[in-house]
Amino acid sequence: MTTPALLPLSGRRIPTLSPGAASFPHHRATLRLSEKFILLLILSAFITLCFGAFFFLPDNSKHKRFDLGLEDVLIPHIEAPKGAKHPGGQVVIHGQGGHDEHRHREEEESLRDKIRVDHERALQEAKEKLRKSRDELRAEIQTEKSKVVEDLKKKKEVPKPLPPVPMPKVVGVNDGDPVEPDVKEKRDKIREMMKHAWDSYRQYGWGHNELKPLAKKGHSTNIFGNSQMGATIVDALDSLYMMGLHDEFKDGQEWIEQNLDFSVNAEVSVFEVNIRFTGGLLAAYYLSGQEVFKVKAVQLAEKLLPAFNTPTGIPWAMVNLKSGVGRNWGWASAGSSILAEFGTLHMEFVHLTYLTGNPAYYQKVMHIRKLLAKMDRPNGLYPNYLNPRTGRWGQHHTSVGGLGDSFYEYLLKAWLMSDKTDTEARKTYDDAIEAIERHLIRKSNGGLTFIGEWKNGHLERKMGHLTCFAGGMFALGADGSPDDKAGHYLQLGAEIAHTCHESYDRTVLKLGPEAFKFDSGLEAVAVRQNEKYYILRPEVIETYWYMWRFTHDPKYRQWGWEAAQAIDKYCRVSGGFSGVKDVYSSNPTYDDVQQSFFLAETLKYLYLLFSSDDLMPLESWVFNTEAHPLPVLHLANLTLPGSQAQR
Ligand code: DMJ
Repeated sequence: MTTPALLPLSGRRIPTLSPGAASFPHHRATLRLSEKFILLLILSAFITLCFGAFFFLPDNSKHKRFDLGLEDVLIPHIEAPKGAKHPGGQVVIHGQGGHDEHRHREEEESLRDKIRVDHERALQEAKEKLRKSRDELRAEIQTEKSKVVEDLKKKKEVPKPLPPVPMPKVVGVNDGDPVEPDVKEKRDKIREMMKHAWDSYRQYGWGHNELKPLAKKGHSTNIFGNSQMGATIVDALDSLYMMGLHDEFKDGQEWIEQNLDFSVNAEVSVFEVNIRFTGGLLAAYYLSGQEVFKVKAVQLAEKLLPAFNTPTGIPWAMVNLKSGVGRNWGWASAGSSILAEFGTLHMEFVHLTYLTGNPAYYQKVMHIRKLLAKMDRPNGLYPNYLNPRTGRWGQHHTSVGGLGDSFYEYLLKAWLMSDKTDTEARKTYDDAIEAIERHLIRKSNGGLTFIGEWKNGHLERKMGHLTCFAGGMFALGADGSPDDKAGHYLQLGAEIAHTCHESYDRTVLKLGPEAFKFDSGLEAVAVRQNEKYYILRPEVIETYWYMWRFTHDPKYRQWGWEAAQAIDKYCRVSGGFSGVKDVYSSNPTYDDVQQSFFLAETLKYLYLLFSSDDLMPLESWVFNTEAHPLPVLHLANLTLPGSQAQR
């Protein structure tokens, strides 16, 4: 059975079919346009009849108002002027007596006239429509539709105005030319590698997230929700800028202006998108001063906020950018969120609050910190898994590599980025590192310092490539460490750098494996086949750069150069750079992926390693975990909302 229902279209009401019609598709199919208008006519007549009956029946003054008591709830309590209309269209009538009776009659009369005129006009319009040909009607509907779409687009395009905030002093954004010609030559080579990676992506993968350098086409993974968001462009921008590749930077900026849209039905990793996109856009904004990057960063951040809608405020690992629905990785212990993911939002979110004046970003990340501070920590260690529904730890697995790494990094960097005022972050970092040193850091039989992983009550004597970033972190945190242990932490950084260099040096390709062991006579070598790959990761080179900045020991430039040469020799192909599947094989196969972090991090750290120290000085810039530099906020007299770290 099909009963007519009313649906609004551009302020008018047209008859359409009730949902029940769905079970009779042939009815819908056979209902032609002209028949729809006949229905419209019948319906209009029906409405006229109803209104007529209502207003023309005797003694209708009894029906002046429906008084069900709901209006008081639904309509705001504002005393309306006499004769004024409520939003529902009813006239509010006050007073009694003969004079009022007379006025009521007049008002009703004028209302009846108005209804008559309206319905006559509606009937006239319907008649005119029926006179039009089907094509004319179609064209009219089409024009109306396009107008609605256009209006919607216009509404969407209007960027939200952001409050003007003082731009932090941008220090050390210069060419960083090294004095020594041989160093300059090396740096030129790194720039050439960057150009090859970028140009290849530009040619074969433009707009896709990443590149398949052998297949010479676009590539993506589930962290980007299989939506084309140009991850490589956003991730590479600040490297291009620092390297003076300004035409390429402009190209990237243009793509972002015209194509980067976060209102897409894509389920993305909150962590990955935050460190690569929010971080990349913010860094590009601070370096170039181009507003578009700030606006896009804020647009993205708004889409990430629904991820925090969990019972505890610990965000989901993934969020759908369109619907805002979040969930966790299926593989994570007991439906948990991951420490390195929800713990690696702080830097970007503090900057978002600074730039927008919206305290929400800051409050979300501070809430995470406060919640963690209240929790018991087994042996003072932070497990990698935390259930966002119950607020309880999942499996007791602690690591300074995958799943844990950048949580510790962001504690230290929160302190540095706050101009060393966020002492709560520094204390949390110091306590965590102390527990890590006690329980996870060991010396191998061959004298190599390594960081193992804590798994269900025992230490696994294995270290990941990802863990190698910690050498740089220890060096960066040396200054300001408690009990004047600066020398100790710088030394620890040097030892980790040495171990990680060994993991490179003990391979055939001179590139490091994904994970390496210190067990059963093994020293810094991978055992399992699925741990022998190198996917253009930056962590070892990152540590070389920090160690270089703090010690100026030439061996770090030497080690960095070895890695750069190996990458150029074994990972370079005509369509870009690819990861390799086995660093112990002289005949390696490629994984056919040019990761976006290769341009964001690996090549940037190499470039900085061969630049002078006045390019991006560490007193003024803090690099996020994807190597995107964010300026230190010297908020001398300013306190972010909710902050305890006041000066
Ligand atoms: C990068 O995306 C970031 O450095 C992240 O913190 C860890 N892994 C990759 C690179 O290996």
